[in-house]
Amino acid sequence: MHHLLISQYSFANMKALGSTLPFLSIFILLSVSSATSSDQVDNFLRCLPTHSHRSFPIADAILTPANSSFQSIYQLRANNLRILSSATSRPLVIITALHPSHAQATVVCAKRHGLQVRIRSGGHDYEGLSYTSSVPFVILDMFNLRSIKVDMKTETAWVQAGATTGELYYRIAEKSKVHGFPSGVCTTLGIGGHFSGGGYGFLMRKYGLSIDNVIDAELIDANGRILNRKSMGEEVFWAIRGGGTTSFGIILSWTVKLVRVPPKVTVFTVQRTLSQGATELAYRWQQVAPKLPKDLFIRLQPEPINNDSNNKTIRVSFIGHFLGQTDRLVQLMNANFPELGLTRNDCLEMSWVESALYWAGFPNGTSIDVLLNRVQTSRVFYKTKSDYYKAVIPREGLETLWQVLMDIENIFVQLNPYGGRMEEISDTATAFAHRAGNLFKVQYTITWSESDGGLSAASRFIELSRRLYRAMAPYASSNPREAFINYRDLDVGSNESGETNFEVAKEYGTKYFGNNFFRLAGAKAIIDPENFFKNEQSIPPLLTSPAH
Ligand SMILES: Cc1cc2nc3c(=O)[nH]c(=O)nc-3n(C[C@H](O)[C@H](O)[C@H](O)COP(=O)(O)OP(=O)(O)OC[C@H]3O[C@@H](n4cnc5c(N)ncnc54)[C@H](O)[C@@H]3O)c2cc1C
Ligand SMILES: *[C@@H]1O[C@H](CO)[C@@H](O)[C@H](O)[C@H]1NC(C)=O
Ligand SMILES: *[C@@H]1O[C@H](CO)[C@@H](O)[C@H](O)[C@H]1NC(C)=O
Ligand SMILES: *[C@@H]1O[C@H](CO)[C@@H](O)[C@H](O)[C@H]1NC(C)=O
Ligand SMILES: *[C@@H]1O[C@H](CO)[C@@H](O)[C@H](O)[C@H]1NC(C)=O
Ligand SMILES: CC(=O)N[C@H]1CO[C@H](CO)[C@@H](O)[C@@H]1O
Repeated sequence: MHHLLISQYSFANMKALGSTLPFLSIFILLSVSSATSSDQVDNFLRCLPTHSHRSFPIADAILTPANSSFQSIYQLRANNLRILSSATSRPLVIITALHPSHAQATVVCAKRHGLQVRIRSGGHDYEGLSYTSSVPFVILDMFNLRSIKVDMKTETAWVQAGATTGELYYRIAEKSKVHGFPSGVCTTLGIGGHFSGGGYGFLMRKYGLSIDNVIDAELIDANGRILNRKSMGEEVFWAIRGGGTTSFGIILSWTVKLVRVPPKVTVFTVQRTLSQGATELAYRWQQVAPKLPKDLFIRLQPEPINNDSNNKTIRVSFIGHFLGQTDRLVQLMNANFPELGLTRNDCLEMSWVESALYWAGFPNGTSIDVLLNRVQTSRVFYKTKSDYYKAVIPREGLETLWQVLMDIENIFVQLNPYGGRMEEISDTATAFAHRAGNLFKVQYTITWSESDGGLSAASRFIELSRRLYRAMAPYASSNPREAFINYRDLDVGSNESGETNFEVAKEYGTKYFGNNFFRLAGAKAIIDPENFFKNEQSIPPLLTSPAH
């Protein structure tokens, strides 16, 4: 039953309708905007070697459309088929940095020759901002800069931006069975992009987000300098933790403090359909899950299914992670959430790293070597939206949600409980503002495949996602309706041109960052006053003090 689960290891696996890579014979139409002259590109290419380290020739890292691997490298880490197949413009050049100086040279030369840079680590951006742009651009691909050094003496790890969450978990497990790290459930996320938006997973209630455990970083600024925490200063270091780093510079590496975990943890998945009382249990979960002891994290995942008599119904999965063993867990559940009826038989004990595999949806018994698979090979088209809830959704709100879910195919919804460590950290401690006062965060994702209509079905599925979002408006946070930047959604406001307009930025910025948006705009003015690092939802520099 375990792989019926529920994971984010890949949206494709979840719905078992993934297309595999070879299928991706999507024609790449190079539409190089007339705004870019070929001289500009030639000058950029000529500039690169003069700014990179001699012992590491940058020629080995430069791909233009003339190189046979250009297309495959471009596609390999373009996670969302909706974006990959619809993008009208392609990069002029891809720099697959093999040495930090290649990233520095890319910045210096792109700035000098007027090209926009898109930074890509794992390529999981929901709107593909790491690999598409409406203006002429080059991709700086960080994927090869992927070293990890785990130091058990200081209980820290130094992780380069191109490493994946899976690799980090694996390297920690190699050194220790009683250490872990709080970051994403999916094991192919790039550390570079993932931490930039906070980074959360099943250790969130115990240890907070990835960024809450970051102690240093190396950042390349718009002048191509490599800065660390000390040289970038506390204001910029504050901003890159949760503020969407891509507005401030290029993350080369993060240094993190590892967290302690017991030698055995316990996981479970309990499922109930509507006729088994799922509505009442989901109602109760909202009151209980954010207040449970920090060691216990229970995600709620409702989904539409066909029941035995071939009628549509909702099945709600309660997916649990406990930093302890079965006896104690069953006691805790009996005391706090007896309605769920958790039994010892529902529980599986394993090491922490094995629990990461369980949550990622790998079948029981899978070797932890799968953590070293760096790219997701089966992919789907998808559109995601997010919400934060500060009040319990009433029963009629749940009924509305169920109804919309049963009307939409290919949808999954995840409710992730807050509380615990998340409410102990002030909402101004880092740029990530969604802390105390939230009961849970929700992700709504609609996925589809080529056989559901592929790209031509996109507008229909996007409209369905908006319909669901509208239906939940009465219950979700409001003024602003908060959103999670790692679940990037251009619907919350964006500047199509990539030229960041302050009023437009304030709209999406306050949804993603609350009032921290204004402080982020100030940090941007310190590190990148000329606004070199920008995209459709970046932070503009605030050069004068705002009237907020
Ligand atoms: C299947 C799936 C599961 C997910 N599960 C989780 C989860 O459990 N928890 C969670 O918090 N999030 C989750 N996410 C969201 C994920 O954290 C974000 O999409 C994140 O931005 C991905 O980082 P990346 O490096 O893989 O993506 P990329 O697309 O490479 O980058 C994302 C953004 O960060 C920027 N960026 C990338 N690298 C750098 C760098 N080195 N320096 C500066 N900016 C950079 C990019 O320009 C882009 O704007 C999931 C996403 C997917 C598709
Ligand atoms: C790309 O093509 C050029 C020209 O043929 C070649 O010199 C270069 O080595 C190729 N780059 C890579 C990374 O293969
Ligand atoms: C199947 O779903 C229908 C409609 O929701 C419901 O009336 C019926 O009780 C369900 N049957 C089972 C076996 O769950
Ligand atoms: C359940 O499905 C059957 C046919 O499979 C149908 O006759 C019946 O009306 C449905 N019941 C409900 C409650 O929708
Ligand atoms: C999981 O696998 C282990 C051995 O790999 C086995 O002992 C255990 O029974 C399995 N559990 C389930 C629920 O399949
Ligand atoms: C859609 C939108 O807001 N576009 C704006 C993007 O930024 C430029 C430059 O600030 C504005 O002129 C556009 O109006």
